[in-house]
Amino acid sequence: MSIWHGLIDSDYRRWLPVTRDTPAISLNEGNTPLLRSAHLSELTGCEVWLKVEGANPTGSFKDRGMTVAISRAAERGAESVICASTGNTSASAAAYAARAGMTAAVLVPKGGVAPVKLAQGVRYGARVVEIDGTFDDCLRVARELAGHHPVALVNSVGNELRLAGQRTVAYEIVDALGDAPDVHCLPVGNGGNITATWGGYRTYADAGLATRLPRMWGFQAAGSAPLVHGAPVADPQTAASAIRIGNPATWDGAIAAREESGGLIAAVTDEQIFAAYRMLARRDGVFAEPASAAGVAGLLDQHARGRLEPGLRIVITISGNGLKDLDASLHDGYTPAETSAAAADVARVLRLAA
Ligand code: AN7
Repeated sequence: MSIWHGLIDSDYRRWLPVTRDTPAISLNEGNTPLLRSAHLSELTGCEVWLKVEGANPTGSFKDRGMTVAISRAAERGAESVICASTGNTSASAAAYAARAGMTAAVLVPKGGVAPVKLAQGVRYGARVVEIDGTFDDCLRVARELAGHHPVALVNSVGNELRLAGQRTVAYEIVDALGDAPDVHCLPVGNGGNITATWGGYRTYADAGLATRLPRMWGFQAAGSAPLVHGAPVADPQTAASAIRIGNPATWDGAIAAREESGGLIAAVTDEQIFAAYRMLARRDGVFAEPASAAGVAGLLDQHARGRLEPGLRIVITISGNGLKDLDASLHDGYTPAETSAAAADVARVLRLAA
């Protein structure tokens, strides 16, 4: 049995922009579970698979790109990195920077990030700055600072390394299923992941490692759906804070993924997102953060609208871990039963048959 050492030291290395001189700064990211969902397959009449990216080391798909970005920054001798984030990029950047012995500065929208993600950044030793503005403001400031100070930007804008790393999710899926699926569903915020996932499928098809390409179905939260409306949203709203982004940095890439694949980018309401969030945990045992359930919400929405042919093979990216957003979980109701430490009391509360 071969042992997994992370993406840069895996067979996927040849697809990554690294050289012999690149040190592998890794937390053993990638190689995440691909689970068949019996429940979603039954609901849709399709064969539905979940790619559980919350199983990555810092709890989201961002680790796939961050290992490449930070390894290359280390190769250049960078001592500090900066990024803007709705939370997951910052947690990932902070962790990989810590492992590389670098300092990280992360800019987040004040009040707009799940507290556990802030705690991750702080615990990994990053300087976390809450900015009075949106994610889009944070990204503008991060780009400006990286342009004028000796600090490397590790957002995917201006850093193709991140997206090259994120492509590996498609390689893993094709290798596991034997070919590309018919449809790939995923949440869309900044547009980087739909761009990278599509790029990964194309890379494999061009190399003859897949015989076909999926349709890319991206889903944004209805209150933060600039790619659906075709214009930036000044004051994006959604309880799915990870995808509360009004002006996606990888706008053109996301649109190209949609057009080239014959896919779609559509909006789902917060109610649909939270229904999918509950369903994933309850029926599949997969605890995702709310934004990460948008792909499931979107698939069910397309099915309800009669736009899903039965029998398709579908993969859904479950982008981040439910443990990251405790507020969402608590808000949604969390009431354990209480009893004394007597077996008879516990049996009564559990309504166990005599
Ligand atoms: C769980 O962390 O943008 O469309 O700064 O955390 O590639 O942006 C997070 C995005 C989906 C959207 N699911 O991906 C950030 C950040 C989760 C996320 C997305 C994000 P992109």
